[in-house]
Amino acid sequence: MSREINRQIGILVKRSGDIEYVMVGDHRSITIPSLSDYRAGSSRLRGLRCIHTHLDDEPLTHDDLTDLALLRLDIMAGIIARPDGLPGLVHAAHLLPRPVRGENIFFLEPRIPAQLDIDFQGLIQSLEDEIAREQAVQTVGGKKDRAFLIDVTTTSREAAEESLEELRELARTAGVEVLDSIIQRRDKIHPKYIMGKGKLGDLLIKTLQRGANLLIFDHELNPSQIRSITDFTDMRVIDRTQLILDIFARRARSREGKIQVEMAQLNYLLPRLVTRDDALSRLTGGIGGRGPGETRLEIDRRRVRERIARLTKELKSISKQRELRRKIRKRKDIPIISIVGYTNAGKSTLLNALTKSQFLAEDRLFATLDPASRRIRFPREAEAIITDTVGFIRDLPRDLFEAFRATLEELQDADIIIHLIDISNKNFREHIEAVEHIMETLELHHIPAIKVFNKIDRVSPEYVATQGRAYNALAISAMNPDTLSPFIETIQGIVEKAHTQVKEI
Ligand SMILES: Nc1nc2c(ncn2[C@@H]2O[C@H](COP(=O)(O)OP(=O)(O)OP(=O)(O)O)[C@@H](O)[C@H]2O)c(=O)[nH]1
Ligand SMILES: [Mg+2]
Repeated sequence: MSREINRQIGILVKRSGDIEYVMVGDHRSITIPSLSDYRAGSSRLRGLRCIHTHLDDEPLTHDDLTDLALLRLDIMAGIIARPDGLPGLVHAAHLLPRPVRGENIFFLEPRIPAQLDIDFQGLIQSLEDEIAREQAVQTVGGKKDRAFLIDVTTTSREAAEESLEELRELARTAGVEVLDSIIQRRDKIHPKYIMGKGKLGDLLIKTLQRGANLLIFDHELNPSQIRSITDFTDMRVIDRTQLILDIFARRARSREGKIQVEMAQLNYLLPRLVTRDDALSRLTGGIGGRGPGETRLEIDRRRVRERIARLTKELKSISKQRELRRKIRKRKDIPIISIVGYTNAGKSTLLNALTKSQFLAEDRLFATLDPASRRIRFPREAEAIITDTVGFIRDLPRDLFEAFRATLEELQDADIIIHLIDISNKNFREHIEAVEHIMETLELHHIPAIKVFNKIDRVSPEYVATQGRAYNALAISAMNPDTLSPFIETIQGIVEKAHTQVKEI
């Protein structure tokens, strides 16, 4: 028939032998329908094999192999339809549970159908078992998400490398196990899949072999990109923004912090709610007493909007209390010192060292979400309030920034801003830029700020000296109180000056 109509014909066959789909292509190729509902979410093979005709006398094509990998088919087979209409050689291939000599795909010896005496059921079962064993070996020790990190760049590999380093830290903080990371350089970001389709296929075989269930992109993905990649790969797909949102959600402790994070999450979710326009969803729309034809999606959207409205109200009443506290503080006329900086710079450690308190400080990103304030008494009787707040990060997701605006705007009350910098981080320049950018957005430039290098114990004194001159920064190690004296001296000076100025007015 393939010869008669001069088109490829293919079938997708279940393990039971039943035919799930019949496809008719053109002369050169065939398109497999979306299989996202078929054994979706399984980290093993799909349970479908594709058998299709080839009109030219050729082995499996690049597209065939890409489909095999992307769709995790049990087997991909091409039968040559000879000009006389009889079947010629069958070319078939399957995925390998682990690479063999760098190859991820195994090609069966081409045979004519009559000579194919392979036990396919047995072969597929043994492949499945082996994949399951491989994955079991790798998953011992917990139910963590197992992720591949992906950065597609149009600029330098180095910049991508550095950016991935931070993504790895974020993933670690979120409790995700990072199996591998991939950088692809392209002239242009692929509008649908970010990376090229072929590369995505290679990646998928690797994720299958290593039992990954999550792809984390070092980009902000738009809703349709997330959808395309999810449909295509059947894996959970998240972007950097969502990763940061997840971390914030885990970290939020106070009522205010929790509300702020939830608002950011909902605002992020809203445009990403995917339509499921099937009959059932229309039905549920009707049952709720809502107008006929309202889809599940519209209901979900409306619920999200209602929740946002409710949270906004609650947040307002909390801000009022905050406003009150601010006023009391101002009336007392005690200068305020605020510590700002990139996440993990050591802000909480410094606050603890200066005020002998015990706020949480740890080697994770975004350890602090709720602002903390403590009184500090200086050697010459002066007094101030010192505050620590949420850490900054480059490309802070806009939804989060908006949600935390109220908290961050308290920085307006500061008499001095201490911009703390982890000098031992090789990206400290980018960190400074990111922090300054956010400070600009918050319109804090009129407040005197001093740059302070932290963690000088981790780099050489020469490095501290040269960088210190370049950036006009003080240097401390928040972990070592002996290094703090010149720093305390300086801020005390500024505090006293600010104070007398206030009195003169
Ligand atoms: N070696 C060294 N480590 C430091 C120093 N100061 C802080 N740290 C470590 O750096 C890590 C982060 O410190 P935090 O005080 O939590 O940093 P933070 O700026 O408050 O971070 P977030 O609240 O997550 O934004 C912790 O593991 C600290 O122990 C220092 O002077 N030297
Ligand atoms: Mg902190």
